[in-house]
Amino acid sequence: MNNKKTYYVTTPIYYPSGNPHIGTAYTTIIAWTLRNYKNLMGYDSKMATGTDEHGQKIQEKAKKQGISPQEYVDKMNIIYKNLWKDLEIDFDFYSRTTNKNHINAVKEQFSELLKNGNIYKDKYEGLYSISDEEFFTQKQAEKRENGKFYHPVSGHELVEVSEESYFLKNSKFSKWLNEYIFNNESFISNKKVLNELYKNFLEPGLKDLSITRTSFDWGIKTNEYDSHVIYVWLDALNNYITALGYKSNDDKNFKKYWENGDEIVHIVGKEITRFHCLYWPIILKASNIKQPTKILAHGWLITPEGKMSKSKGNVIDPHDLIQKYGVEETKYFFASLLPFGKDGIFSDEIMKNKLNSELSNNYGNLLSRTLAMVNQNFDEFVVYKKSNEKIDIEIEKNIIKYTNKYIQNFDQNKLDVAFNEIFKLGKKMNSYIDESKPWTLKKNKIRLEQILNRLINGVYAMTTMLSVVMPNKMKIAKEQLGIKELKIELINDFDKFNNIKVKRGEPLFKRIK
Ligand code: ME8
Repeated sequence: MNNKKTYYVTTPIYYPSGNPHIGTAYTTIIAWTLRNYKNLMGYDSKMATGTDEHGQKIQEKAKKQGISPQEYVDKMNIIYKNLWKDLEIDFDFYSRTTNKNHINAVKEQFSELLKNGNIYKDKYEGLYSISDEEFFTQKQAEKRENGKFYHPVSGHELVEVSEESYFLKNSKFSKWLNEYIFNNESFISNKKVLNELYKNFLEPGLKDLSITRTSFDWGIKTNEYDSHVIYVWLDALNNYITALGYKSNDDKNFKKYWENGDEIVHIVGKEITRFHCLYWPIILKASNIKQPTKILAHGWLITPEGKMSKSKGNVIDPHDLIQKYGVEETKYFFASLLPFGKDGIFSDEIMKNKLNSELSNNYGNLLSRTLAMVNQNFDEFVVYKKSNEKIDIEIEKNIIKYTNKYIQNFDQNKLDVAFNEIFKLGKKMNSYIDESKPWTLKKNKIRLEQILNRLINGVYAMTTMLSVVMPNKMKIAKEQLGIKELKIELINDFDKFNNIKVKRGEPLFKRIK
């Protein structure tokens, strides 16, 4: 079908300067879940992720290991891809900034910017964080008692840089950017992020951005000047379009999902909003390319020692969680854990309690209880009939109400609230069972049939809503329900189980001790 609306969602491309961890996994799981949700809602939805393989930090890492940067990134790339495989994240596009197509496109873009007078040569003198690959003025940096300067957020030490550099004329676009950001309220997901960017960068006046480096060479060389490699962020941001084939022989995906696409969403951690909300729109504008729809900034997973990060070494390997809790349970946990934009502490205790109360006690229990009652009392199927019983009307309304709330919240990227609506429905269904007491109705098959049919319909709604994050588990549930498809538009069609035999199976979610 060609007339579906499109949705293109991306993760940041990760620096392979260390192993991926649950922070990295968190972002990727969110992007993947959103991609799946949009597909459920009838969109043609695609997701991209990848690795950011150039820059001084990577070059230094490789040197420490005594291998070439290319060997280093090749080796690390396998580790990242394996994690996505183990997490069963089936992305649609994968960027490596060392890919030929990407390199050529970035070189060509640089040449065009140069030709159009958006780039000029000067000297960069200032502070630089190698870990964050980010420039600072002394005013923006944090000066400590030892007289040294530090990154105001990550705390990494900054080094003095003085080298010849090409600059992007941000000043030429800053008026446009200000207007763009403030006229498109939904562009930056979070008011707090917007205010901070305004206070720190826009209000004092956006400085031109140094976009080439000459003191190392692990990067994309410009066509024009061999000694200049393109700044790693200008290189990396372009992955979002080169992943789709921008400036390649095959750019049909770029045309479809970007140029003519409906929704384009970048998911990023809050520490890299400066690049995505200020520089990326300017690069696109200066290159005459359409803007993305939204920059969705999320918070951090933290440990008692602060933000979990590769450079701090306080990371948790997602493999440990997959092994302990199961792959889809791990994905569910992270997709539903945090209010978007807020930081959250990870702990085993929180994970165990959440999975037990929501997946095992609430959903899993309802599924197996409902199917068991049907199998015990009916050889064939249970048929839907309209009912005037107040509690029947109420539970039907609730199935629709909580589905709508799930949709409303997902559409606002409030994944934690959206998932919670599913379990609110589960609670309503448990009360429906308590009130209607099906176990007392063995002799009243007509009434029992009406109650059980409504329960199956409710379980179907929950299963469909959960399928965006646990597709394989929900496939098993779907088989137990005996139904062909999990579709959002079938939720309010209460007749759908009229000829369908359900079959109770093994419990889907065992209680974790
Ligand atoms: O910044 N909690 O790469 P990166 C939540 N290459 N999310 C976390 C996290 C945590 N503790 N730690 C990392 C880069 N992340 C650049 C991006 S894009 C054009 C270039 C996630 O390896 C979060 O999404 O440092 C964060 O923004 C991203 O990983 C940073 O990954």
